Amino acid sequence: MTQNECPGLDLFPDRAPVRKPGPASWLLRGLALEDEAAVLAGLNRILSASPLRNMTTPNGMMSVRTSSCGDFGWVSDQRGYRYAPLDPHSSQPWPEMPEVFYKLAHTAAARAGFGDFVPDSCLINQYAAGSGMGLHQDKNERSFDQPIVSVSLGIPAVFLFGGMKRTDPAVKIPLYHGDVMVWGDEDRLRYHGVMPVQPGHHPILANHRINLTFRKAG
Ligand code: MD3
Ligand code: FE
Repeated sequence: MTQNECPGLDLFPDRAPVRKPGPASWLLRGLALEDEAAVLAGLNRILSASPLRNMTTPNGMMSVRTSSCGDFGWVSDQRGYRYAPLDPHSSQPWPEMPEVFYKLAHTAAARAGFGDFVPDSCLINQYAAGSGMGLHQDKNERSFDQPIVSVSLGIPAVFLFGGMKRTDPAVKIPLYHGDVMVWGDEDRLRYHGVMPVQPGHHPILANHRINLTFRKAG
């Protein structure tokens, strides 16, 4: 008997393979697991050239450590945020985006109904226990008609999905290793954040959560 034939036995609705937290948002549970080894190898290559670092924002130091790959990386300092073609740490272009990253972002977007998503930027966020991200909007990208794809790796986190105003109530969505989310259209400018991550252990990423965020930034 399938879950649908017997909804009363759906003990873990949380782990349903596909969920839609908003009209144009998709949660694709475990999609990245198909390419897990290649994604982790790509990540290691990127981080050896452009290591994770704590960036400063106009509001102070971030608890999350970041790096990037692709044509543009997300950078922040006292002056504010922007997408930049060079890593300010190395003064070199950001590492190239691995082929498997394009494939994963493209596949996820296509499953959510966004054809031909070709990201030019992948932001890498690393969370340790206690790190989180307050509610914010992502509005530094040139085109809001392109979706954003995000890949969760390592220890779990609770994602906060709010509304169009900071004070709108936020839905809590637990995200696990391999989960992929796609956000587009009317959900693209919704407030969102990450609750402080609880201590945990992952066999490969140890005591960290890593999030990959794919965007068309330029
Ligand atoms: C929902 N990062 O880097 S990624 C960020 O888990 C950021 O590291 C979070 O928010 C993280 O800016 C979440 C997913 C994400 C990105 C953009 C969104 C979710 C979004 C834009 C609109 C709605
Ligand atoms: Fe964001």
